[in-house]
Amino acid sequence: MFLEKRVKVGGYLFYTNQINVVEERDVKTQFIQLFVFIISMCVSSIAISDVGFEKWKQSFRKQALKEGILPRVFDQSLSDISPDQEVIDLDNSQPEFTRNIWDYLNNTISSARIKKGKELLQQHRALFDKIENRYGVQREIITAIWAMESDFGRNYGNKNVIRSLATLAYTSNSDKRLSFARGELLVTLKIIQTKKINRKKLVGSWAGAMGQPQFMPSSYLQYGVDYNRDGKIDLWNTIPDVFASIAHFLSGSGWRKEENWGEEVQLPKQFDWRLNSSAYQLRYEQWQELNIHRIDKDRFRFPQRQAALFIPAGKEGPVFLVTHNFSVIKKYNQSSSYALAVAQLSNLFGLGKKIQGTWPVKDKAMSVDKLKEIQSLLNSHGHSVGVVDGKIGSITREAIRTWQLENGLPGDGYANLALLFKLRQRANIKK
Ligand SMILES: [Ca+2]
Repeated sequence: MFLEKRVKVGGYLFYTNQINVVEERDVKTQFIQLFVFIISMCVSSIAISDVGFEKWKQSFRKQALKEGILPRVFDQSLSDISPDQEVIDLDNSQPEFTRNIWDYLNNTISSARIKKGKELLQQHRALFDKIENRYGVQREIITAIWAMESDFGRNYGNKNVIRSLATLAYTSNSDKRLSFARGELLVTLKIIQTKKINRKKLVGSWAGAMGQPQFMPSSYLQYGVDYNRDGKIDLWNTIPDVFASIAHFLSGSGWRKEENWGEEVQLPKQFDWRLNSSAYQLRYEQWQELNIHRIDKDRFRFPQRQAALFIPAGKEGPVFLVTHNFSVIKKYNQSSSYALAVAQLSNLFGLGKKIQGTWPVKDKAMSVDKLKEIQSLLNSHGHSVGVVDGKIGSITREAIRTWQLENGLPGDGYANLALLFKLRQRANIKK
């Protein structure tokens, strides 16, 4: 996934693709802009390309050599590396608002993308026959992930992965990201040492995700496949390697070829909301006995398989039954919105239908502050959500759900303004 491609240099905003078109402007403007650019580059490089980074490199070098990295490989890879200000800015950027799932789906599932995906499925039919057979992952799923990650390989970022990871390993404010980046950087050096991949080829996103499938270096090492057997796992330019690696990631993460990701369903008017929990796994046929049917009234295709309810936008929105495979997609990217986008795209690349339920579009995007307030109130009501971070993951959903049930409300686990008002009311907070 790509974030905005703004480069913030010492307080001035440049757009990466605009820096090269300065020659169309008059010379004076050019000169002033160049001057400002150089000054701000100096300011920002004084700020970050400091002695500290060289010191950090030396200490990291010791660790890397202990882990078996050759001095030559380390020095060639990192000696000319300086911190990347754009990576620092993106790492520190904190959105004020979250995006509603329906906006996210609208942005990622366009008719042009569906058309392109169908064309590419046709074009690579013979290759997909073999890869599907080998890994047991449906071709539409592989293609959907390929679309989501890099727009079918057309946009996988232009960052030097070593530089991005070194920047994060040195500067990130989050300890978790700091040690994650350090680990991934070590793996990157191992890849250079053992996989015959030139370090200049290691290109990807600001966060270190590489090539068309946007694999972190550790995934490259664990799941990367040299499918065309030319001696190199090439996730940048070799399509067979890209498809096989995505398939291998999913099969290695537990993908079950004999089931789908899930189905859109309709709840009965009288519904026991206690059943709405990812922990509540029933066979499709058992759900049917509870009067939960496919929204298009067709039969469930895999009646013996287990599924759980997934209600991303509350009781007014679409409802799904999702299988184990849905959680495997989340191993690629842990966001439920991402998994649903992959699932929907894969349906639309095949014979599947669009989501039929209607989204509660009257709900405005929630600010991170309001989501944090919901989490704090849940905590104070004794429903622990863990860290108050404004991110609504499965723990927060579960806390909302149990609070709703305790208060005689439908336990849909949905965080919107109405929920916040109810939580405030019960906490006797007047705002
Ligand atoms: Ca290859």
